[in-house]
Amino acid sequence: MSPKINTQPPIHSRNCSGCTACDPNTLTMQRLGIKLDGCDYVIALAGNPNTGKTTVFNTLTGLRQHTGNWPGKTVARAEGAFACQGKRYKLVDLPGTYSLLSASVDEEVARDFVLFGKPDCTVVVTDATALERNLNLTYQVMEITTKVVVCVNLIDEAKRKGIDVDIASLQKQLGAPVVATAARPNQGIDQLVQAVAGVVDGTLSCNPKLPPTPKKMQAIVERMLPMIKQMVPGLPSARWVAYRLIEGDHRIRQALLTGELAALYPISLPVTWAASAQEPKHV
Ligand SMILES: Nc1nc2c(ncn2[C@@H]2O[C@H](COP(=O)(O)OP(=O)(O)O)[C@@H](O)[C@H]2O)c(=O)[nH]1
Ligand SMILES: [Mg+2]
Repeated sequence: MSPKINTQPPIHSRNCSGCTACDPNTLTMQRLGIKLDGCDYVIALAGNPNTGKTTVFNTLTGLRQHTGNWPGKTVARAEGAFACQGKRYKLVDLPGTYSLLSASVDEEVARDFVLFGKPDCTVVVTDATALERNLNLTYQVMEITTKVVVCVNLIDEAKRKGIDVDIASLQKQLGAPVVATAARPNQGIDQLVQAVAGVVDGTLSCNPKLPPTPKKMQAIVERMLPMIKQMVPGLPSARWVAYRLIEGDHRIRQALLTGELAALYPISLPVTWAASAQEPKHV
């Protein structure tokens, strides 16, 4: 029998009302290692290097992917599985990156999986001691997909350094579920899984609030959006695709022109409804 995960009570800094990590019910989880068959959902772990992605991955799957305190440990994606409340989840540990612009192999692996792999949820693992820097990647992921959970990890380190993270207000600001964890001492992991379960089954709403398009790009982006939406009506990330095209991203251009993106995002709803319903908010 697979071992159960013993989670500690969640660590919260203050004012947790509305925080997704506050449900006192603990979950029974099973680590499934590399038993990937029959998974109901695919969950991606993205984040900057050294934020604890692989530690979260190992805690949930029972596997022992190498962790380390220097960048570049996860060079290819690793896969494992866990079960919770009758559902099986495939977890994909992506390489650590600061961006998703595919400027390096790591960035391309991470970016391609979040976009083309269409995970049911992407967990962005962030470092509570360097949150501002980590939000850059968080916003990039939220440009591509609305199915996001933000994991504020290393919360024990933050506490030790006297850094107080206001989870509830961060959640409000981002428009996505935010959970505080300390993955190494196994704290907050069940709340993280609960948030992921809510996103994948649609009971937890995700309405990412994204930064506005830079002024100098606004006119051209507004002209491109209808064309992109016409080519891929169900695409939740038309604006992000426009940004990539402006930057001359060959891979995205090809995916658009060959119909690869359209095949990934078929729609069964009226075009106008589907396009507007899934578009994240730019505030
Ligand atoms: N104190 C503390 N250390 C952590 C936590 N999560 C991960 N670590 C440590 O941070 C380092 C980097 O973790 P790793 O999982 O390899 O990060 P990755 O590069 O994002 O995959 C390792 O030494 C981990 O043991 C945490 O929540 N608290
Ligand atoms: Mg890693």
